[in-house]
Amino acid sequence: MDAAVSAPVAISAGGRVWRFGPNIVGRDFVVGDLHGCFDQLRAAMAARGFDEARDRLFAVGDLIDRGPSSEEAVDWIARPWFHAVRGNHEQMAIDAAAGRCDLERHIQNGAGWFHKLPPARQKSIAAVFDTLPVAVEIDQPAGLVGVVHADVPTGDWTAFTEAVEHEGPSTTVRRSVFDLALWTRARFDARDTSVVTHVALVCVGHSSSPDPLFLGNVAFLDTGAGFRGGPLTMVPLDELLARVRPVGSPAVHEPPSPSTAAAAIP
Ligand SMILES: [Mn+2]
Repeated sequence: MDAAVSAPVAISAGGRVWRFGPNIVGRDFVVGDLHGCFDQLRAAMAARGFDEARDRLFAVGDLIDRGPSSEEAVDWIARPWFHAVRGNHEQMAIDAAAGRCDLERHIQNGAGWFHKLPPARQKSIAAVFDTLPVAVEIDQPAGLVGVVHADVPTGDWTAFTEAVEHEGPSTTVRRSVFDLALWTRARFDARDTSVVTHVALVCVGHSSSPDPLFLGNVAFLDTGAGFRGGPLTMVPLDELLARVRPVGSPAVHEPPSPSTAAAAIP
Protein backbone atom coordinates (compact mmCIF):
# COMPACT_ATOMS: atom_id res chain seq x y z
CA MET A 1 0.00 0.00 0.00
CA ASP A 2 1.17 3.52 -0.84
CA ALA A 3 2.69 5.07 2.29
CA ALA A 4 0.96 8.36 1.45
CA VAL A 5 -2.32 6.60 2.26
CA SER A 6 -1.26 4.06 4.89
CA ALA A 7 0.88 6.30 7.10
CA PRO A 8 -0.43 9.04 9.39
CA VAL A 9 -0.19 12.55 7.94
CA ALA A 10 0.46 13.99 11.40
CA ILE A 11 1.45 12.66 14.83
CA SER A 12 1.08 14.87 17.89
CA ALA A 13 4.25 15.86 19.76
CA GLY A 14 3.56 13.35 22.53
CA GLY A 15 2.55 10.62 20.08
CA ARG A 16 -0.91 10.17 21.56
CA VAL A 17 -2.97 11.57 18.64
CA TRP A 18 -2.44 10.35 15.08
CA ARG A 19 -4.14 11.91 12.09
CA PHE A 20 -4.77 10.15 8.78
CA GLY A 21 -5.72 11.67 5.45
CA PRO A 22 -8.55 10.35 3.33
CA ASN A 23 -8.09 6.98 1.63
CA ILE A 24 -8.03 7.99 -2.03
CA VAL A 25 -7.33 4.50 -3.35
CA GLY A 26 -9.66 2.22 -1.39
CA ARG A 27 -12.01 1.77 1.52
CA ASP A 28 -11.71 2.32 5.26
CA PHE A 29 -13.10 -0.13 7.79
CA VAL A 30 -13.33 -0.08 11.54
CA VAL A 31 -13.33 -3.12 13.80
CA GLY A 32 -14.56 -3.48 17.38
CA ASP A 33 -12.68 -5.00 20.33
CA LEU A 34 -10.79 -8.09 19.12
CA HIS A 35 -9.62 -9.73 22.38
CA GLY A 36 -7.40 -12.21 20.55
CA CYS A 37 -10.05 -13.28 18.01
CA PHE A 38 -7.89 -12.86 14.93
CA ASP A 39 -9.43 -15.87 13.17
CA GLN A 40 -12.76 -14.02 13.38
CA LEU A 41 -11.04 -10.93 11.99
CA ARG A 42 -9.61 -12.87 9.04
CA ALA A 43 -13.08 -14.24 8.31
CA ALA A 44 -14.66 -10.77 8.52
CA MET A 45 -12.01 -9.33 6.19
CA ALA A 46 -12.57 -12.13 3.67
CA ALA A 47 -16.33 -11.58 3.84
CA ARG A 48 -15.82 -7.86 3.15
CA GLY A 49 -13.31 -8.50 0.35
CA PHE A 50 -10.68 -6.48 2.22
CA ASP A 51 -7.87 -5.48 -0.15
CA GLU A 52 -4.52 -5.12 1.64
CA ALA A 53 -3.17 -3.06 -1.28
CA ARG A 54 -5.88 -0.39 -1.04
CA ASP A 55 -8.00 -0.63 2.09
CA ARG A 56 -7.28 0.43 5.66
CA LEU A 57 -8.52 -1.12 8.88
CA PHE A 58 -8.85 0.92 12.08
CA ALA A 59 -9.25 -0.92 15.39
CA VAL A 60 -10.81 0.57 18.53
CA GLY A 61 -8.31 -1.17 20.81
CA ASP A 62 -8.40 -4.17 23.19
CA LEU A 63 -6.69 -6.43 20.66
CA ILE A 64 -5.65 -8.79 23.47
CA ASP A 65 -6.75 -10.88 26.48
CA ARG A 66 -9.62 -13.34 26.99
CA GLY A 67 -9.59 -14.74 23.42
CA PRO A 68 -7.43 -17.44 21.82
CA SER A 69 -4.46 -15.70 20.15
CA SER A 70 -3.55 -12.45 21.86
CA GLU A 71 0.15 -12.60 20.96
CA GLU A 72 -0.79 -12.16 17.28
CA ALA A 73 -1.69 -8.54 18.05
CA VAL A 74 1.96 -7.57 17.64
CA ASP A 75 1.99 -8.87 14.04
CA TRP A 76 -1.22 -7.01 13.19
CA ILE A 77 0.10 -3.72 14.57
CA ALA A 78 3.10 -4.06 12.24
CA ARG A 79 0.91 -4.24 9.11
CA PRO A 80 0.91 -0.93 7.22
CA TRP A 81 -2.87 -0.92 6.63
CA PHE A 82 -3.80 -1.82 10.24
CA HIS A 83 -4.12 1.03 12.73
CA ALA A 84 -5.23 0.52 16.31
CA VAL A 85 -5.74 2.90 19.20
CA ARG A 86 -4.73 1.57 22.62
CA GLY A 87 -7.35 -0.05 24.78
CA ASN A 88 -7.32 -0.46 28.53
CA HIS A 89 -6.08 -4.03 27.98
CA GLU A 90 -3.00 -2.83 26.06
CA GLN A 91 -2.43 -0.27 28.82
CA MET A 92 -2.71 -3.00 31.48
CA ALA A 93 -0.02 -5.01 29.61
CA ILE A 94 2.21 -1.91 29.46
CA ASP A 95 1.70 -1.37 33.19
CA ALA A 96 2.29 -5.06 34.00
CA ALA A 97 5.61 -5.13 32.11
CA ALA A 98 6.65 -2.05 34.08
CA GLY A 99 5.79 -3.78 37.36
CA ARG A 100 2.64 -1.73 37.94
CA CYS A 101 0.13 -4.50 38.09
CA ASP A 102 -2.38 -6.25 40.31
CA LEU A 103 -1.43 -9.71 39.05
CA GLU A 104 -4.57 -11.50 40.22
CA ARG A 105 -6.87 -8.88 38.69
CA HIS A 106 -4.90 -8.82 35.45
CA ILE A 107 -5.15 -12.60 35.07
CA GLN A 108 -8.87 -12.46 35.92
CA ASN A 109 -9.17 -10.01 33.03
CA GLY A 110 -7.82 -12.58 30.58
CA ALA A 111 -4.11 -11.78 30.64
CA GLY A 112 -2.88 -15.23 31.74
CA TRP A 113 -1.16 -15.63 28.33
CA PHE A 114 0.95 -12.52 29.02
CA HIS A 115 2.20 -13.69 32.42
CA LYS A 116 3.26 -17.06 30.95
CA LEU A 117 5.74 -15.25 28.66
CA PRO A 118 9.37 -14.61 29.64
CA PRO A 119 9.83 -11.11 31.10
CA ALA A 120 11.93 -9.97 28.10
CA ARG A 121 9.11 -10.93 25.71
CA GLN A 122 6.56 -9.16 27.95
CA LYS A 123 8.69 -6.03 27.77
CA SER A 124 9.06 -6.16 23.98
CA ILE A 125 5.31 -6.64 23.50
CA ALA A 126 4.58 -3.81 25.93
CA ALA A 127 6.98 -1.57 23.99
CA VAL A 128 4.94 -2.21 20.82
CA PHE A 129 1.69 -1.42 22.66
CA ASP A 130 3.23 1.75 24.04
CA THR A 131 3.60 3.06 20.48
CA LEU A 132 -0.20 2.98 20.04
CA PRO A 133 -1.98 6.33 19.99
CA VAL A 134 -4.84 7.07 22.39
CA ALA A 135 -6.83 8.82 19.66
CA VAL A 136 -6.88 8.55 15.89
CA GLU A 137 -8.57 11.04 13.57
CA ILE A 138 -9.35 10.26 9.95
CA ASP A 139 -10.25 12.88 7.36
CA GLN A 140 -13.19 11.59 5.35
CA PRO A 141 -15.06 13.39 2.59
CA ALA A 142 -18.07 13.43 4.96
CA GLY A 143 -16.05 14.95 7.82
CA LEU A 144 -13.60 14.04 10.54
CA VAL A 145 -13.87 10.61 12.15
CA GLY A 146 -12.44 10.03 15.62
CA VAL A 147 -11.39 6.67 17.03
CA VAL A 148 -10.79 6.14 20.75
CA HIS A 149 -11.16 3.04 22.91
CA ALA A 150 -13.71 3.88 25.60
CA ASP A 151 -15.18 7.31 24.89
CA VAL A 152 -14.57 11.03 24.50
CA PRO A 153 -14.88 12.20 28.11
CA THR A 154 -15.45 15.82 27.05
CA GLY A 155 -18.20 17.03 24.74
CA ASP A 156 -15.75 18.31 22.16
CA TRP A 157 -13.28 16.35 20.04
CA THR A 158 -10.72 19.17 19.74
CA ALA A 159 -10.66 19.81 23.49
CA PHE A 160 -10.32 16.07 24.02
CA THR A 161 -7.33 15.59 21.74
CA GLU A 162 -5.58 18.57 23.31
CA ALA A 163 -6.22 17.26 26.83
CA VAL A 164 -5.17 13.70 26.05
CA GLU A 165 -1.91 15.01 24.63
CA HIS A 166 -1.09 16.96 27.78
CA GLU A 167 -2.41 14.61 30.48
CA GLY A 168 -0.86 11.21 31.02
CA PRO A 169 -2.18 8.45 33.23
CA SER A 170 -3.77 9.69 36.46
CA THR A 171 -1.42 10.52 39.29
CA THR A 172 -4.13 11.70 41.69
CA VAL A 173 -7.62 10.47 42.57
CA ARG A 174 -9.00 12.66 39.79
CA ARG A 175 -9.04 10.46 36.69
CA SER A 176 -7.16 12.06 33.82
CA VAL A 177 -8.63 12.47 30.36
CA PHE A 178 -6.07 9.85 29.27
CA ASP A 179 -7.50 7.30 31.73
CA LEU A 180 -11.11 8.15 30.94
CA ALA A 181 -10.42 7.74 27.20
CA LEU A 182 -9.42 4.14 27.93
CA TRP A 183 -11.85 3.24 30.71
CA THR A 184 -15.02 5.38 30.99
CA ARG A 185 -18.48 3.91 30.47
CA ALA A 186 -20.35 7.10 31.42
CA ARG A 187 -22.05 7.78 28.07
CA PHE A 188 -22.88 4.12 27.52
CA ASP A 189 -24.28 3.53 31.02
CA ALA A 190 -26.38 6.73 30.86
CA ARG A 191 -27.43 6.10 27.23
CA ASP A 192 -26.33 9.73 26.75
CA THR A 193 -27.22 10.80 23.19
CA SER A 194 -25.44 14.17 23.25
CA VAL A 195 -23.31 14.88 20.18
CA VAL A 196 -19.53 15.27 20.35
CA THR A 197 -18.69 18.53 18.56
CA HIS A 198 -15.94 19.17 16.00
CA VAL A 199 -16.14 15.61 14.74
CA ALA A 200 -18.66 13.91 12.45
CA LEU A 201 -18.42 10.47 14.01
CA VAL A 202 -16.58 8.86 16.91
CA CYS A 203 -15.91 5.11 16.88
CA VAL A 204 -15.37 3.43 20.24
CA GLY A 205 -15.37 -0.04 21.80
CA HIS A 206 -14.99 -1.09 25.45
CA SER A 207 -18.69 -1.19 26.40
CA SER A 208 -20.20 -4.18 24.69
CA SER A 209 -23.72 -4.71 23.44
CA PRO A 210 -25.25 -7.49 21.32
CA ASP A 211 -25.35 -5.16 18.29
CA PRO A 212 -23.41 -1.99 17.46
CA LEU A 213 -25.04 0.95 19.22
CA PHE A 214 -25.22 4.63 18.24
CA LEU A 215 -25.48 7.25 21.01
CA GLY A 216 -25.47 10.71 19.45
CA ASN A 217 -22.60 10.57 16.93
CA VAL A 218 -20.70 7.94 18.92
CA ALA A 219 -20.73 4.38 17.54
CA PHE A 220 -20.10 1.60 20.09
CA LEU A 221 -18.66 -1.32 18.11
CA ASP A 222 -17.72 -3.91 20.77
CA THR A 223 -20.13 -6.76 20.20
CA GLY A 224 -18.38 -9.12 22.59
CA ALA A 225 -15.82 -11.05 20.51
CA GLY A 226 -13.64 -13.09 22.85
CA PHE A 227 -16.06 -12.43 25.65
CA ARG A 228 -19.27 -14.38 26.20
CA GLY A 229 -18.77 -15.79 22.67
CA GLY A 230 -19.99 -12.65 20.95
CA PRO A 231 -19.51 -11.78 17.29
CA LEU A 232 -16.88 -9.41 15.91
CA THR A 233 -18.08 -6.21 14.26
CA MET A 234 -16.16 -4.92 11.24
CA VAL A 235 -17.92 -2.21 9.21
CA PRO A 236 -17.03 0.22 6.42
CA LEU A 237 -16.62 3.75 7.78
CA ASP A 238 -18.98 4.95 5.05
CA GLU A 239 -21.77 2.83 6.54
CA LEU A 240 -21.25 4.42 9.96
CA LEU A 241 -20.96 7.93 8.52
CA ALA A 242 -24.23 7.46 6.67
CA ARG A 243 -25.84 7.19 10.11
CA VAL A 244 -24.75 10.66 11.24
CA ARG A 245 -25.49 14.13 9.87
CA PRO A 246 -22.95 15.78 7.58
CA VAL A 247 -20.35 17.78 9.47
CA GLY A 248 -20.83 21.55 9.24
CA SER A 249 -24.58 21.28 9.19
CA PRO A 250 -25.96 23.25 12.14
CA ALA A 251 -27.90 20.20 13.21
CA VAL A 252 -24.71 18.35 14.15
CA HIS A 253 -24.60 20.33 17.39
CA GLU A 254 -28.16 19.36 18.32
CA PRO A 255 -29.17 16.06 19.84
CA PRO A 256 -30.41 13.58 17.25
CA SER A 257 -34.11 12.92 17.09
CA PRO A 258 -35.33 10.39 19.64
CA SER A 259 -36.18 7.88 16.94
CA THR A 260 -32.55 7.54 15.85
CA ALA A 261 -30.85 8.35 19.13
CA ALA A 262 -30.17 4.90 20.46
CA ALA A 263 -31.18 2.67 17.58
CA ALA A 264 -29.06 -0.41 16.98
CA ILE A 265 -27.47 -0.73 13.55
CA PRO A 266 -29.28 -3.53 11.74
MN1 LIG B 1 -11.85 -2.18 26.99
